[in-house]
This record gives sequence, C-alpha cells and structure tokens, in this order.
Amino acid sequence: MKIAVLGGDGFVGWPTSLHLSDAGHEIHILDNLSRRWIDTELGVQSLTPMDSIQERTRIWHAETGRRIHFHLIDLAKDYELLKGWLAKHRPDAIIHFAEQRAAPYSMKSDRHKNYTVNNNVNATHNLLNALVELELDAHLVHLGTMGVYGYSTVGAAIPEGYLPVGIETPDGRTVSQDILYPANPGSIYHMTKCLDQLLFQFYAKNDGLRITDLHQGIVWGTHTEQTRRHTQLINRFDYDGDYGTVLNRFLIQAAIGYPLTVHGTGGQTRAFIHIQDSVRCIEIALNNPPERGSRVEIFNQMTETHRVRDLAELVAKMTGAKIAWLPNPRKEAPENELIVKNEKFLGLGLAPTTLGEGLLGEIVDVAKKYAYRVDRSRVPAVSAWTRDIAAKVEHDPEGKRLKSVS
Ligand code: USQ
Repeated sequence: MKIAVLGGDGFVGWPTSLHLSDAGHEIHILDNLSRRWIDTELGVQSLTPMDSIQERTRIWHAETGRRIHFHLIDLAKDYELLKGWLAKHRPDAIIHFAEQRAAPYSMKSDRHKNYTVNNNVNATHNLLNALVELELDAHLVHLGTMGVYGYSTVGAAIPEGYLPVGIETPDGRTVSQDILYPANPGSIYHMTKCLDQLLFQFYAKNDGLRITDLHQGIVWGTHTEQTRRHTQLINRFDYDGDYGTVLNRFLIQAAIGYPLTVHGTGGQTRAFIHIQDSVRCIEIALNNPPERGSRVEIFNQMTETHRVRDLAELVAKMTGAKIAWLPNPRKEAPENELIVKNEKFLGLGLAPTTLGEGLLGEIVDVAKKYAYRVDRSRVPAVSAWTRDIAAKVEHDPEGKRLKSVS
C-alpha cells in the first residue's frame, strides 16, 4: 500500500513508519515538525538524541534499502498544500497522528489551549474535507485516546466506542440504538479528540469516508524491533513534566535517582500499551478497513490497566527509588476503577506485551545511558489545571520552589 503517515516524526509516528516500511509498504511522512519546535519553546529535549527527519530516513535507507519519503506540510494551516499533495499522490491509506498530544501542555495557558484546539481540530477537518473534495477513497486510521471516555467508576466495562442504549418511545416500547460512548474529556487535549470523533461520525455518514479511530491508552517503552537496528533510528523519549507520560517518567526518574512523582494518592487507574504493540495494532487496523458506507470503526488500543501508585511501587521495588507523594496539578478523580474491553484487537491476533516481560529494566538501562542529557529542573509537572491548583503546586520533589507556568 501507499501510506501517508501524518505526524510521522513523532513518538508513535516514527516507529509506525519504520514498521510499515519494513512490511513492504510505500511510506510518505507528512509533518510540520511542530514537536521539535515545542521542545525548543519549552527548553527541553528528548532523553534520547534524535537526528533530523531527513537523517533518520537516510539511515533507514542505508540499513534496509527502503525509502521513507518526507514532506514538510502543516495540515492545520496549509489546506491547499495538503489537498495538492493528496491529489498528486492519492495514497491507499492515511494514518493521522498529526495532533498536539500532551494534556499538561494543552493546559499551560490560554495560548496553549488555543493552539491545541486550533491545531488539532483544523488538522482533522482539513484532512476530511480534502478527502471528500478529491473523491479519494483512502482508509483513514486516526490515533485517538482512551481519554475520550473519561475515567469514571461506573463498575461496567468500557465498550469499544459504541454503547447500546434502550430509549423509551411515547407508546411504551423500548427501541435500541448504539450511541457513541458519552464523551468525558479531562483536559483541552482530550477534548480535541472528542471533537474529532464527531467530525468522523459526520463524514462517515454524509460522505461514506472509511474511518478507523483507535482509542489508545498511555504508551510506555521506547524501542521497537526497527528502532533497535541502528542508534540513529532511535525513538524520541520524553521525560519532562509536560510531555513525559507516567510510566516512562517513573523509569527515567528511577534511573537518575529522582523521587518518583506520584500525583495525589496515585489512585488514578489508566490503560497502558507498549510501543511495540501500538505499531502492531496500527498495522492490524490498516489490514481490516471498514466497508464504504459503514459506521466509524473504533478499537480500544490498550492491553492492561494499572493504578499509578502500583506502578510507582513496582518501579521503586525494582530499582530502590523513593516515592514522592505530590499535590496533584490536575483536576481529576483521586481514585478510579477502570475496566476496558479490547477483544477486537485480541481477536485479530494481537499478542500483548505486558509489564511482566522484563522490558521495564531495558527502559531503565536506556535512561541510564542517556542520563547526562536530563535537566532535573524540567522533571516536575508544573502545568496546573486551574488557578486554585496552581497555588498548591509550589515545591518540586527535591524541595526547590517551583513557579507555575500559567
Ligand atoms: N501522573 C503522575 N505522575 C507523573 C505523571 C502523571 O501521577 O509524573 C498521573 C497523572 O496525574 C494521570 C496519569 O498519571 O492521572 C496519567 O498521566 P499521563 O501524563 O501519563 O497521561 P495522559 O495525560 O492521560 O496522556 C497520555 C498521552 C496522551 C494519550 C493518553 C492516553 O500524553 O497523548 O492520549 O495518555 S489516556 O491516558 O488513556 O487518555
């Protein structure tokens, strides 16, 4: 297949591009490199040293003989450029990762809220609009989030996108219908993914677009089979308070002797998936497109759920790290249960990589190798969800006074 990977320079986009290129597909990365600019804005860098996208693709070609093409395009701002590219290349499938993906970054200030909404919603809408205009029947696979469901404790499993409901009619009958599971975003970032869902519903219904939405959990790990092949193919690895995600952060913190930053009681339960499984799921989704005219296909892309404090205790036990119990910078339930259905990927052959498989130690080793690149002052999460909360997030785990960014 000819596949356009929008946002193919990012944390999941890059290993996905390599994985699909390795499988023999023709890969075109479209990216505005915004994630690299955000590193510059925040004054942080990936734990792992990343080469330019051109250099990465050159190394891939030298290693494998396969070409990955790169096109510098801003989906949210350059509609005509995007449309022109799609008209010229007419890909068979499109994978859409091209969105600002960090909840803390999206909550930093009014400017960051505006940026996240404008960037994410415009990118998605420009893409859908162009597909219709060009009568391009490419299968669109979008990277969504488990966060669209919220993390409330209702005691029942979260279905894969749709909830069957019974509605009473005036004459006393009950009619059944599948509705999108009620959206319950916990940040501006997560809210944009809820808005994406509505855009997908409309365009699938009105124009027959073939769309798969992957509701992904928190990704952990850094290497995949392909990124291991050469030091310059290495994936990015975020550790800072805005872009680092919880389990990877704990592992890096353990590697540099920094107290593990548990927010609140650590009673938050979240869904997780290893990066290797993430790229496999995307391939499975690509190979199982919905029919034209059918509803948006939704998969829960996760393999296990864990409570934050259990993860901290596991990492502490494994490495001897200390745990810091911190005021939570986010507005979120202090404790929640989470049961998630993921039978669709399992039924299509996904064999989950779980926490018990020795990969935690590998990540600590990667973190130790590059520990000299870590700026400890960028480890604390200082983006507060409200002004009231900002006033409480005053000190970092090492006792230094923090300045809230908002
Ligand atoms: N947390 C800590 N300590 C930390 C960092 C986070 O206790 O040092 C807590 C947070 O308060 C939260 C939980 O861990 O309760 C998860 O935070 P996270 O930063 O790992 O994940 P989140 O903000 O939800 O976002 C990440 C990705 C996002 C993806 C989402 C999937 O950045 O792109 O959509 O995970 S999900 O969480 O299932 O919605």
